[in-house]
Amino acid sequence: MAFAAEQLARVKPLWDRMLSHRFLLETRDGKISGDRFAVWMRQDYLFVEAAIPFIAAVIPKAPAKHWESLAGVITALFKELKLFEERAQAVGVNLRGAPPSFTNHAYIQFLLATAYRASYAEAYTVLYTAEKAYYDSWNVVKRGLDKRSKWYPFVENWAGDAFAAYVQYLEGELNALADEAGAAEQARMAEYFELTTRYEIAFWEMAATGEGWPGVD
Ligand code: MP5
Repeated sequence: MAFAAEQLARVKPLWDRMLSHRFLLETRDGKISGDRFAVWMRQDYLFVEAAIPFIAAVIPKAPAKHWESLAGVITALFKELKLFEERAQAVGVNLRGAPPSFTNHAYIQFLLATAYRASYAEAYTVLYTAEKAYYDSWNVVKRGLDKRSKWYPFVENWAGDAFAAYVQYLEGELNALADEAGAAEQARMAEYFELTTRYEIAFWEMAATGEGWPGVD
């Protein structure tokens, strides 16, 4: 079995927990409160912004054949920021209204630490897992959310054909990197896969609870 499929099978109990998270189900069913959705918007805006230096820091480790596609990821992230800004304007959410929550801060630090400390294949594992998580998560929302919903543009962004093709591309490249990796590096890639999945679950949980900073907020 190819690496990505093997990891998805291995972490399936966690992956299923992510896809059945109440934040996704309530958004799918049109039951999420505006305030809770705004928490996710503000936090994910900061996360997407932080993904830009993550990709930029990974590029020097990448083989030359990946430079163009990684540069394309940065362009896509800027486009995504504009989508958030457009939606926030439309519904009256201040995207700069809160600092990163504890979980978001941790996830952002994890991205940057991975870019600087880990191997290219390990960092690519984090990129793939986060993108695949969003693709699958927004496909859950797509199964029920009314197309006229003010949140539907987010479904179109992450559960559309273009994003599906991008995730498919990442999966093929990740499998090739895993094939070239030795056993020790493959084991570390598997650890990064699971950790990223755990962060993704934590992120939905943070959005659902409106968590701030433990012991302070
Ligand atoms: C993504 C995201 C998808 N926006 N937020 C989290 C918490 N995980 C994954 O990444 P991208 O780069 O916005 O497609």
